[in-house]
Amino acid sequence: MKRRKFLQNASLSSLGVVASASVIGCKNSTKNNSGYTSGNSAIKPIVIATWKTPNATAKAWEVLQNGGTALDAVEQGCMIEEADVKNFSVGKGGLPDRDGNVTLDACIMDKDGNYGAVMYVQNITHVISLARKVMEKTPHVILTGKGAEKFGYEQGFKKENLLTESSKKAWKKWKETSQYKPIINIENHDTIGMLAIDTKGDISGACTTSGLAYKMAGRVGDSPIIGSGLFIDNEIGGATATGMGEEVLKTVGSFLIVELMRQGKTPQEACEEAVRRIVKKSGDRFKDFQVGFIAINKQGKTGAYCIHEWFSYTVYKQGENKNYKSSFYNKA
Ligand code: SD4
Repeated sequence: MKRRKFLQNASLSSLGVVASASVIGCKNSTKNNSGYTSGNSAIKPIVIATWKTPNATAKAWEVLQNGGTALDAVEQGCMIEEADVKNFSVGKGGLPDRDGNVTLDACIMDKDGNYGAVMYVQNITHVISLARKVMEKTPHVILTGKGAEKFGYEQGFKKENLLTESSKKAWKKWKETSQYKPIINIENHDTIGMLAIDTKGDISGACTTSGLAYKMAGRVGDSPIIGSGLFIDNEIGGATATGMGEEVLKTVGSFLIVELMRQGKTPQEACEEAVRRIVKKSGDRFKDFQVGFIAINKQGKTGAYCIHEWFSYTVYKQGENKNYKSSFYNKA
């Protein structure tokens, strides 16, 4: 929905990153055009998340301010979007697959490189917490479908109907034509990927989604896959993705970004390189899909880049919760 409005407004701004920062619920300051931080001193705590997700970053910030770990922060931050029925890409209220079933994917990764994921889960809202349970309470790293759901109930998760009336209405409307063609930015893309550094300087990340609307039954995207939708290396930094999961998967985008940062690239340079690789591999197809990455390094420097205009991200640092428009590849 947000993107639809963005597209209508597209002609008003062709400059991409300029003058796009907006402060959310705190003091007004639009001094620069990105989440970059400068100097050598590490910025911490800090939270960065995909899209305009100020309530999620505010929750994560609150956890960090109270001395919580980055892991707790990203989990609790993501839970805000999972519970928000107005976010049609995450958790309860997520748009269903073509058969009308809401199926969720999520993963979480901690400072020690531990990882947990769930895929194709139905009837449980807080799949990010379920992914954390997989990480902490099982000898495995991934559970899928019915097995993940069963494990969830054993762990005390509530069974819920995730298909809201408005998502059901949208699905019924889609069924009238049943045309499957994800459209850049209009296709709902509000998946939340979140990265945080806590007061101790440790990094964790999380990613949760209902995947692409009207996907084929059984489809899983990049979001719950280690290295694709999310990757954390506490020595280096972290990255997470949103957009067309099939393309992120083929490039193992988040792992690539962390490795590029290891080789000395800034988070911004690393995100740009990952997007360029996707574009290059795709030939002309990139015109029809969106991918956006965000990244953070150990110093708390951040970066973001996407293929097409109108991807945004939210950074909470130094007491300010701000949304930024990402710079983008396709200037055509
Ligand atoms: C997926 N990457 O399942 C997700 C979709 C997404 O906002 O990011 N939506 O492919």
